[in-house]
Amino acid sequence: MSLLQKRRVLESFERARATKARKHRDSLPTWCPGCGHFTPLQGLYEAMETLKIPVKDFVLVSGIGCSGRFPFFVRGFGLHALHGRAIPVATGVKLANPDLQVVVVGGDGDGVGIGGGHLPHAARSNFDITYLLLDNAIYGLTKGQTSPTSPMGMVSGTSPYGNISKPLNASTLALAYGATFVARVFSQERDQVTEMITKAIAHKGFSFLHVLSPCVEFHKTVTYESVKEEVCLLPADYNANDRAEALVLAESAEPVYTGLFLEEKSPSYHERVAEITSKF
Ligand SMILES: Cc1ncc(C[n+]2csc(CCOP(=O)(O)OP(=O)(O)O)c2C)c(N)n1
Ligand code: SF4
Ligand SMILES: [Mg+2]
Repeated sequence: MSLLQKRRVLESFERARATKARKHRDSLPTWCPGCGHFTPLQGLYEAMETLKIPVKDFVLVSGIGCSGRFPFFVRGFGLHALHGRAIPVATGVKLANPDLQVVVVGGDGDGVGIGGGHLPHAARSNFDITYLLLDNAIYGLTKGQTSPTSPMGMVSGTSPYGNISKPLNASTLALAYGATFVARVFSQERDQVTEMITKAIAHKGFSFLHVLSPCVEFHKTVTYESVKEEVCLLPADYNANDRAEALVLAESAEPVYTGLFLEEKSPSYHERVAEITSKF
């Protein structure tokens, strides 16, 4: 573990200790020191504190992966679902009790690989849930295989001659599928991550947060340093209300924009259901 990695872990815990957010922590995270997933976890604690979400009303649903371990580290109700099946479980929870605050967490493999068929339907239906996609461009838990967001040329056990398929862009997908809140953040930018998680949870409708979250253990090319070189905040005068413009900016590779791409007001799925049932 490098000094920089050690510092990141210590800072993460120092921050948790220093804020009231500590009360939202359950057991200590088991991720590798320096893993990108620590920052969104800390951001979620702070968002729960800011939004004053009562533990009894909060449900965290995850798929399988290092990212899928999220619910273990958060005090509250949690469901560790099947690989790629977090969204249907989460929408089921929300349908059963629309008063619950439901947050889904998954990795790039879980969310846009094996579970990629669920994202369009949750987004287009505007389920009032939040999706945190922790994208490290690799299968972390299973020790470093090529994922649907891995860059071309990446060498791994499953692409020994280099990845020959183009990577998916999770932010672009969420925008194309009709999500009413889409943002991208970089895990090293703690304040940005916390601010966006808070906004995403407060949003009424399907909110999608794409977290660029490096795997320090297995990814040799997508690292904190490489992502830092690529990212740039959205222009200060950008208005997050035009899906077509958002798509162009989300698709950009040089630079890779971070910030809020789109925020749209539209009735959520359960509001539409309530409208129908009120007629009978
Ligand atoms: C149906 C099924 N297929 C495959 C696996 C093995 N598996 C577990 S986690 C995982 C990939 C995890 O990658 P990602 O979703 O990107 O999460 P990360 O670990 O990188 O956070 C795979 C392939 C499984 N558990 N279930
Ligand atoms: S293997 Fe990678 S994704 Fe998993 S905990 Fe370690 S650094 Fe994080
Ligand atoms: Mg991954």
